[in-house]
Amino acid sequence: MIAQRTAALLVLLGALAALVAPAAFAHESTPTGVTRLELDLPTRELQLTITAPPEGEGRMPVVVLPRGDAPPGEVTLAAVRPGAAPVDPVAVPVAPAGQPREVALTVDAPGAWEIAVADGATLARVPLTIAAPEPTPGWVWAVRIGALLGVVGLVAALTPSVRDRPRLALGLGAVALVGVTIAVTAVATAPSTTAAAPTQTAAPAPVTAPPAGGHAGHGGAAPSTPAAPMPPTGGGVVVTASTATPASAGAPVDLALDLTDSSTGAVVDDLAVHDDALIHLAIIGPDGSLDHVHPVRTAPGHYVVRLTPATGGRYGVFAEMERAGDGGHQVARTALEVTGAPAAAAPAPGPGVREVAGMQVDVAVPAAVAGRPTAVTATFGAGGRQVTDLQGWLGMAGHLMVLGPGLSGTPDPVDPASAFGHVHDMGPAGPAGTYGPRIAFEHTFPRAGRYRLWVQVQRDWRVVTVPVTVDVTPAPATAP
Ligand SMILES: [Cu+2]
Repeated sequence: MIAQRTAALLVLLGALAALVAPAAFAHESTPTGVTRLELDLPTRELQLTITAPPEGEGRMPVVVLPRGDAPPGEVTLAAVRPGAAPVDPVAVPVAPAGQPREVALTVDAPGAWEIAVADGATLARVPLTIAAPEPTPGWVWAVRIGALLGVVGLVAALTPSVRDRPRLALGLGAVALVGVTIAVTAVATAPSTTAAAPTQTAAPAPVTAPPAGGHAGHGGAAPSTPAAPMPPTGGGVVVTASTATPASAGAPVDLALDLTDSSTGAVVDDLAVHDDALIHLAIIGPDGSLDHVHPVRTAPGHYVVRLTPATGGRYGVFAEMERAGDGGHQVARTALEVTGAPAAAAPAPGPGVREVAGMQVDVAVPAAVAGRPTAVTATFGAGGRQVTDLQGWLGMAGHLMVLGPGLSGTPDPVDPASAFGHVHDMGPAGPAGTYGPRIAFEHTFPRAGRYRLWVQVQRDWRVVTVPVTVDVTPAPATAP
């Protein structure tokens, strides 16, 4: 009887240990790698959501969400090794906008892969690293074996044929006790889950971008001197823009971007997805227009996006990027020459109410003073009602793009003195997962002068761009 009771107690302890163990190592498993990114192919805009197989191989679901115009048609997807031709690509319809479809691709081993996406005009290659599964730590095995011994020992001790043999029951109970002791010791001495998880608290200082990059959303203007020890990767990226044929007003043209390292001249092909894209490209025209697009990678360090510039003149091209392993955000700046009659910059209204995309947008920018955090809000209404169905775009409620005054005192996209900024509204979504009516930003305008702002939100799967002119006054002189 005593032997049985002892054994029962041991079983209880074993069960407790078994309960504790899964909770302790639940945090050890690698979080499922989900990558979401925007892909502006020449013929259409897509959002891909890629779920890497946690085992490092196997089925890899990709959800394809058409956005924008989404003309009828299809694209094909295939998982390939870098540079390889797609084999057995899977076709998926990509219309209408907002209709997601899942495609199951397959990878047969961890390592470097590409998702090849073809729209008939371009073969985009989305780089992807499939991580190998984490090996099970030794202490987890100790918990499992200990718990197993505990359970087996207890069950055996309670078996009717053993009941009448106290010595054997006691022996089996001892086995169970040893098992539970192993399990409990393993749990107690396991590395704490917080310490085991890789922490990323000490991000390296952001690396300076080549001329005049600044990303206000990440803490104001970029420093003007490079961080001292530059790692072998993660240096400044030089972006060279070109077109196969001269760009002319009113005609679609494919803009090619070639990325090289500013210090080594080597091709840069280690961009990390940030804010749902590899490159966020802002193309700002002499007419004050903004195109915010996401070029597709077609070869290592080579990206393409299709544009239709409205007017002739010189366009400013701002590429926002992050390199893998670096964490620093950088903006590379270049220009695009477009032939054709130049249009005078269309004046954008100042703060107040204006009509955009069937909505009344009330922009408020109270007291914009250089060097001080300034609130910029946009409130959306339609037909006398508040608009509350704005969709998140690039993982955010809204985006604010900013171009500051050049030497002329007004925003000039090809004047390096014109500071470029990109700010986010990080506010939470409403109960329906949508945003609105109020989108709010905070931005510190680096100096006094005239700025051009563009508030960007998404509604009905289309990006709505609200241009605003803001005059920033100098900070009052402070007493010495
Ligand atoms: Cu973007």
